[in-house]
Amino acid sequence: MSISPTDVLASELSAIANSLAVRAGVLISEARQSGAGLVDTKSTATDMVTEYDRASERLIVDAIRAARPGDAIIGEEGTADTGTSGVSWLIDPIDGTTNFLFGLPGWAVSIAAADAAGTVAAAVYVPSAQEMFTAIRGAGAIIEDRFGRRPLRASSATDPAGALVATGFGYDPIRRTEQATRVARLIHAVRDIRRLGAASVDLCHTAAGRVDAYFEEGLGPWDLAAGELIAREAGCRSGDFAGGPARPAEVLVAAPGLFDALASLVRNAS
Ligand code: LIP
Repeated sequence: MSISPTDVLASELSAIANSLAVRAGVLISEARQSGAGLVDTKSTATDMVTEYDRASERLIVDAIRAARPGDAIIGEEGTADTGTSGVSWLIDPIDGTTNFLFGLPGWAVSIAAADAAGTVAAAVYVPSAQEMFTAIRGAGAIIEDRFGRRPLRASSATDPAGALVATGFGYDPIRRTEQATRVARLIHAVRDIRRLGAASVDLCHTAAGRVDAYFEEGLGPWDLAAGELIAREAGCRSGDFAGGPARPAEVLVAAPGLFDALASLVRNAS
């Protein structure tokens, strides 16, 4: 089997993403033991950023700049490096900041690397579960945890009535109310809903078949990039609610046999 330069690059990017996701996750997980630290707000009073978000982004960005100085880097907490290499990074230094701040599990460090064709390598590290979710475009998705390393596979669900569906809500109270109203209109037609607090982790749970689908509106590109590649490489279908390409503004990821029926439910409840 011949190994192409693209394969070599993808492996390099994946190794960097995986290593940094764990380093940042361990750093802030240990630091959190000493308290929530300094907290500021962003778009609304509940959209928070901690000193740990910033420390995590600083660790990741400094390491990428050192390893690959020509790459573009976008981070949730403000990094905006333009690049010349054709490779770009999307970083969510703590996805699920509210969970992190309140001492709840289920937050993650999410790192994606992309080329001109889209996301090529993805890493989502969940310190509270010591679970590492990774994917390389075209090479499948993997979970690595205390039980070892194994491939991720989407669920085989086809009927919404039996589907466990994850979702999330925005920080703006009016938008959150509209999104909750949509859930109230469709909850009777699915098995149940889960609101776990971090998009990248919801996407990885979908990739692992732990939930049958996940949908949300109003994400940041850093929330979506890594988890969507992992879900797609695990066999999920991803898109917007009309079946077009997934985008941060509107994403639905589901078991392939469930996608169309669930998309219809979500559209009709909107
Ligand atoms: C979070 C998302 C989650 C959404 C939360 C929040 P953050 O990102 O991952 O899906 O429901 O409201 O936006 O702000 O914790 O990085």
